[in-house]
Amino acid sequence: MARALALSVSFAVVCVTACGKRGAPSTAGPLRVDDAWARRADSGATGGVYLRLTNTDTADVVITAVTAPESPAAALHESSEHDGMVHMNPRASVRIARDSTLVMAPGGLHIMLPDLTRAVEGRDSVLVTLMLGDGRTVRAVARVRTL
Ligand SMILES: [Cu+2]
Repeated sequence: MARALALSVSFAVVCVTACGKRGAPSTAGPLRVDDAWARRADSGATGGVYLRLTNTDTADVVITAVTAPESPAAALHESSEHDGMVHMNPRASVRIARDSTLVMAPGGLHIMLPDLTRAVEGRDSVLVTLMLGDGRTVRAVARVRTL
């Protein structure tokens, strides 16, 4: 967990210096973002973001970290079931093959937002930034949805 956090911090620093195009549309990057949504959550609770990512690049794309302003410890997670119990494990990276689509959904891969600094509710949205292994970033706006 500490290692994942250190990774995301170092990638954030890279982004400040290398990612000049602030506010660029999320569809312009190597990943197309569809159906991004955030689970409703109270301030201080753990939130979750789910989305569909399609690799429109000419090569595989690897997500190495995620950031969100409302959650300094935002991380890639994967849920799995063993003996009837659901477990969540951090994922250091997620690869999306060329011309393929990855779905992040409840019960599988997801973006975890621990210790939210504000409530995520109503007509709100959450901005998440996906850090790629080659230094590029992809931004997604996730609208709040009540399960
Ligand atoms: Cu999780």
